[in-house]
Amino acid sequence: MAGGRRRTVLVTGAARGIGRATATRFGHEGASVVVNHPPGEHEHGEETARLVREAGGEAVLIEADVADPAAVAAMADTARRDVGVLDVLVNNAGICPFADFFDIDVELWDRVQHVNLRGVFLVTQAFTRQMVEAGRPGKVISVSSISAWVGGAQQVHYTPTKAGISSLMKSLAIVLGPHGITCNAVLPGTVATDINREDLAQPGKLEYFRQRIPLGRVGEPEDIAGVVWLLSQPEAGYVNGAELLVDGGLFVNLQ
Ligand code: NAD
Ligand code: RM4
Repeated sequence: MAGGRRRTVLVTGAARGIGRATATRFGHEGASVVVNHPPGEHEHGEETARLVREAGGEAVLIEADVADPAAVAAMADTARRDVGVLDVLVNNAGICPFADFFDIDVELWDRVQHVNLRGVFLVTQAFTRQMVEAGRPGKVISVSSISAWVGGAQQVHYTPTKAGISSLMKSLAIVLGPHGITCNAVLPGTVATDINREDLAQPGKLEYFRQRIPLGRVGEPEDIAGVVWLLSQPEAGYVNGAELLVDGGLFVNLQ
């Protein structure tokens, strides 16, 4: 609660995976959660909204492709009307269509850039404008990735977007800090969701990760949701422009 009222939170890409777990985590504190989903995922969005309400929160479902400027502008207007100015913005929506480098055409390249990086720009600009105009402090937490720091042979179009998200949060930490709005990036390692279901189903892949990760397992969406929520707490109020790796120790286990 913020000053005795429900906190207002938007989670983009909350239809499934890490976004759904994050929306539900905020539901547990009784927040008023905007559950964003892209066109075609209304039923998944409804299920997330149900989980948020079951947890004790309020949920408002808004369809918008985060890569589409008009859809993002409409989402910002609807959210302002239905829940008010945000306390917390979680940029989570993302895609990673695993592909060989020589098979990536310009359409696929552009789509990944647009959803993952332009989407964070558009959504953050629209919603922090409202915060600044209302004179309200807040928190922007963007789901980047361990891929901001490491490459991926099948992720040549994806890893630059994650480095871009981390960089965007650093610049915005400077722009928005004076307004009391912090901007940080959470960097998940490997978390079992739809995004990598096929990749992790390859023979030996899951076992490889289990051996590489000192905690002995790939992540669950709740592992990331919990850390996003921690960063949204007042105790994390002096964290600004940071990248927080949440990977079970995968990155440091090189030797
Ligand atoms: P997921 O495929 O389960 O979820 C992706 C979510 O994004 C879905 O809810 C989907 O509806 C939404 N989405 C996709 N395109 C959208 C669009 N144009 N507009 C609005 N929403 C859209 O995968 P996930 O693992 O939960 O991914 C969530 C985020 O976590 C992504 O940004 C991903 O890059 C990041 N991430 C995931 C992992 C992992 O191992 N799973 C690791 C690091 C980072
Ligand atoms: C992440 C990381 C994971 C991968 C997902 C799709 O950034 O590379 O290993 O499964 O992306």
